[in-house]
Amino acid sequence: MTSLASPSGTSPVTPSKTTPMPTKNGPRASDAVPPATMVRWLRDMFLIREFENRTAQAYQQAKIGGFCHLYTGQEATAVGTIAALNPDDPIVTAYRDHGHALARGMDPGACMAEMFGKATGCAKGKGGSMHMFDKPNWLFGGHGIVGAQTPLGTGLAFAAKYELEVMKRSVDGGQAKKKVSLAYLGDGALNQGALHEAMNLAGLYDIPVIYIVENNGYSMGTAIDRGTTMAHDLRKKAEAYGIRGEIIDGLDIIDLYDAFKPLVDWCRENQKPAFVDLKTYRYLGHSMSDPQKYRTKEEVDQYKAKDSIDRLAAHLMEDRKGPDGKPILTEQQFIELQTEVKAAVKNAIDFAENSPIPDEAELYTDVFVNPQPNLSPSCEYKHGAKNPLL
Ligand SMILES: Cc1ncc(C[n+]2csc(CCOP(=O)(O)OP(=O)(O)O)c2C)c(N)n1
Ligand SMILES: [Mg+2]
Repeated sequence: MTSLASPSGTSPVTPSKTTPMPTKNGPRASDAVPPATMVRWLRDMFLIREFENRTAQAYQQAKIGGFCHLYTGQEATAVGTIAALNPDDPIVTAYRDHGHALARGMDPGACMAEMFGKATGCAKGKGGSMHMFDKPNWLFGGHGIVGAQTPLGTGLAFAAKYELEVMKRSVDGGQAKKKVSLAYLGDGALNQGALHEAMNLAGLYDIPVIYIVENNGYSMGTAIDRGTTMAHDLRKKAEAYGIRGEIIDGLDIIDLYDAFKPLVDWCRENQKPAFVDLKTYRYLGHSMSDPQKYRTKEEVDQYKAKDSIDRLAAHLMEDRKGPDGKPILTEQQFIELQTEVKAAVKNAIDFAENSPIPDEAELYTDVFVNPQPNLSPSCEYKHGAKNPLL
């Protein structure tokens, strides 16, 4: 194994021979998932859908400013991949980030208030839609520069491996653990140099990061096969760096989990990187201002017919049976779940509406570690007020 303490920079990195990936015919990872957890997945996906619907309304009412990219259609990818992690595995993502924040457990009020530019937002209203950040839940952004998060995700995994192999303890004094970090990116980030530099180092040093391409087929209005090489098999890009690649269906959360959970376990156990082409689709435009001339309504409808929330709801109400032989979710329970989520999102909107705007003094907090005198009156690094929701 390539170790950080003594990197073997000259030897080629080969996929680990110690722990083979389970075959498709073996036991399914989802068989070990308790019924209540699967209902929780449904709730989280529905929460993201409802949250985004209300976000769109608030944006149209000009309560949210700046750029805003909705996740509708892609819910299973965040919920299914995060379900395969430990709560303290770090993640980073791009600007289509509300879904990841909610799936990671961010309070919907802190998420909505951030978009409203309010002091109670997760980044105190200074980041907006593209910069969701939740350190207690190990979410390290929300990043607006295409591909910029991929070296950060690699660095987070490097740090965890450094604690494990070199420091032999965590920076906070606790026990070092085998961790995996997830670096989500859009298919449009596949051509960014930062990603390739990061993948090269991940391959070279066996850094346990998983690059998850949320492949929704378009980078703004450019179809993937017009924008990048090897679009039919993106794993080839990772193969060049000695990184294991997988193609996973991101529309069915059970299939996704069955394929992704063993991959996470393999990366954790062997402390190796991986790359996933996660096939998904966004129902709405790239951002709130997109006339969508690059695709047909029929194409969008084809994907809506395979909606991941409808599929999981049907699965839980019809196919998946509990120990008593009955389906694990009744129609009535699904209705109650929707009612509860709608109320939670309404609360988040009310919370955002009624929260104060940031204090003027917050202009100079949380910004520069070594501020220049002309940029900060105090010339000292200051933490701003702490958000009690995080
Ligand atoms: C370095 C950089 N170049 C260009 C942009 C403008 N831009 C914002 S989103 C985007 C397309 C990205 O598409 P993709 O990665 O597929 O993500 P998706 O929007 O589909 O989730 C571009 C070109 C940017 N933010 N950063
Ligand atoms: Mg895309």
